[in-house]
Amino acid sequence: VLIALYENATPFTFRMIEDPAHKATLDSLWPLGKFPVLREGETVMIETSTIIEYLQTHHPGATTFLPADPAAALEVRMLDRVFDNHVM
Ligand SMILES: N[C@@H](CCC(=O)N[C@@H](CS)C(=O)NCC(=O)O)C(=O)O
Repeated sequence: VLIALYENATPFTFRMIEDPAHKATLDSLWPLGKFPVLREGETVMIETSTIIEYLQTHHPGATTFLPADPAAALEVRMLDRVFDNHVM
């Protein structure tokens, strides 16, 4: 998510969970307590993949993260799942 934010110079506020108050906020937004979580207004997005798609949809920039072509996007999503589930 940080790479996607930096790539398009999307402004954001980074909150480290070392701060107990930020950890409490994280847990209130996503009870599994995993990060990253993106909050914008009333919107809360979890999971890196969906956060990146959210950024592309709501804060598009010079770099696109998923191809517009649905078939090509499917391949990107498949690779994303492979790396998240089996590599990382
Ligand atoms: N599939 C999730 C993985 C989230 C995840 O496991 N994040 C790690 C950090 S990279 C985490 O929250 N670790 C702390 C924990 O599991 O308590 C995603 O892509 O966002």
